[in-house]
Amino acid sequence: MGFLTGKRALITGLASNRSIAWGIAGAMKREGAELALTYQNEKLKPRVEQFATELGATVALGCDVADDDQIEQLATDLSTRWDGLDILVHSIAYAPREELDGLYLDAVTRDGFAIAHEISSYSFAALAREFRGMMQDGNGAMLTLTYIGSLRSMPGYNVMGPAKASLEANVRYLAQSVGSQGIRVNGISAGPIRTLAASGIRGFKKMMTFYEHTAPLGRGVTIEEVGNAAAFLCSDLASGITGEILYVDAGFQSVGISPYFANQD
Ligand code: NAD
Ligand code: 0WE
Repeated sequence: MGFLTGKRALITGLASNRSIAWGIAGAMKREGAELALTYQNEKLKPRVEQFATELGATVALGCDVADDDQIEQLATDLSTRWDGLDILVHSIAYAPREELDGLYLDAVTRDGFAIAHEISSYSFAALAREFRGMMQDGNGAMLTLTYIGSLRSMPGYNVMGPAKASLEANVRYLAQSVGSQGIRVNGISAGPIRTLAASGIRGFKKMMTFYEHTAPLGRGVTIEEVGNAAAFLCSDLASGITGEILYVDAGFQSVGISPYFANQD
């Protein structure tokens, strides 16, 4: 019997079969969870409906997190199908493309900064507020996806760095806000993965190579590995863990200089 048997999970951020949300959905399904998926817009709707069929998911619902009404509608729609919710996964980030190229100070704008923070960080709190009411049973879990660009500058990550720093602080404040309800809130900081959100990023391939030469495991991570960690964090096996950021990054964050760069590998 899987360790998520009997749990109901709402998973956002599915855009393709490379999405981290796809890896998470697959792992949670395998461990016995019942799934509901969301899609950002009508363009993604047929694709996500197809994924829902493949996963035996109960339902696929639309939700653009830029719109409060859509977040509220999502909660209303889900509550007509399920009388409770155990797991909420936030796997959403966005900054206008022009923000993600060149030096931060040359690229950042007032509007781009606001959008990046609103979609990539605030939306986690907005979803948490809307769904905590459905997480009445105790043992609820919320999870978001972050990146080490929150703590250290990375070429071209730019305004997403401050937005992820905000998201990680959000994890800690949300954990405090819902802890008394028995709900845990955590983040996974994933290593770089070639998803739609990573496509068209200048120099991504070179950064991947640097990554592989630096991480102790000598490779990148997969959406399956992130999915397994997500399933664990959202399960009762992680009942003592909240307000935490767990690195699923082949060890990259633990390294100062790897032996490779001193010809000692
Ligand atoms: P992805 O492109 O597959 O997923 C991003 C999702 O965000 C898409 O499904 C998109 O529809 C959704 N989204 C964007 N704006 C939205 C909005 N207004 N309303 C609703 N949904 C919206 O890419 P991914 O890499 O799977 O990204 C998922 C999460 O993982 C993001 O938070 C990302 O920052 C994080 N992450 C990615 C990597 C990586 O290298 N790919 C590494 C660490 C963390
Ligand atoms: O969080 C991310 C990417 C987030 C993202 C990606 C896009 C591309 C399309 C946010 N907004 C947009 N807007 C778009 O129009 N990652 C962790 C992946 C990523 O992005 C990078 C990285 C890595 C890793 C950008 C520069 C450097 C490294």
